[in-house]
Amino acid sequence: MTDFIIIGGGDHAKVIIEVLRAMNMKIIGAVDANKDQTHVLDVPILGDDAILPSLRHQGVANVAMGIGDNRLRERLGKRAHELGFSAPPLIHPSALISPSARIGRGVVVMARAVIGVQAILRDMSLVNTGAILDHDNDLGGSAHVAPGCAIAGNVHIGDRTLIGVGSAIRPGVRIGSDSIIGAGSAVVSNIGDKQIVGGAPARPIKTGAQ
Ligand code: JB3
Repeated sequence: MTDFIIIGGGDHAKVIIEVLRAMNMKIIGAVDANKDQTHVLDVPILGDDAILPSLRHQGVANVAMGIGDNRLRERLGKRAHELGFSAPPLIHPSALISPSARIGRGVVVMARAVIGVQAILRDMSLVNTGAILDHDNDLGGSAHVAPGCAIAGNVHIGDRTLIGVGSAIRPGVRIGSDSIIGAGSAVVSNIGDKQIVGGAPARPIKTGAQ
């Protein structure tokens, strides 16, 4: 059984715990910035990120990223990598993954998600519960496709972009990095970097850094 430390002890960590258990992985504990927190579900919080080097030294090899925020997940994932931790992909057993899909380091695919033929999920990206990424999608590093999204074929999504819950994206659309697609959007044309859009069809809400 493979040992994991979970980084983060909030709501996303709870879901990660259930994925790890469904995969029959062993959870050593979690680390969280909130030192007052003792547990996430029944998993002990062992301390904050300062204890990661000693955990690595003690032989713990793997981290699971229990952080939903894309930038924070990217930053903490890089730090864990520098410390020598591995971040194996976590794929819920009920997810359907094409054998030709390419899955990067630290990727998480939640329950009932579907990943199509020759899709690429880059490092630390997150495909949440029941989302569909169809064929030839390219999901950027630390991007997040929220629950129930339907992403048609040949869609490109940039690094750290969030596709909000229940959104639909037309075939072949390109969405840039650091953008936010609001909940329930219908994206039918290309979206640039650092855009915030919403609605059906999706229109700019405002622009600028996330
Ligand atoms: O929408 C869905 C299905 N899931 C959301 C997920 C993707 O993102 C969920 O509903 C939440 O909106 C969000 O989950 P997350 O990231 O667990 O958020 P929250 O419940 O607020 O917990 C964040 C945790 O990260 C808190 O316990 C913080 O103390 C902790 N944290 C913040 N900064 C940190 C750091 N933990 C560590 N180890 N290091 C940090 O630097």
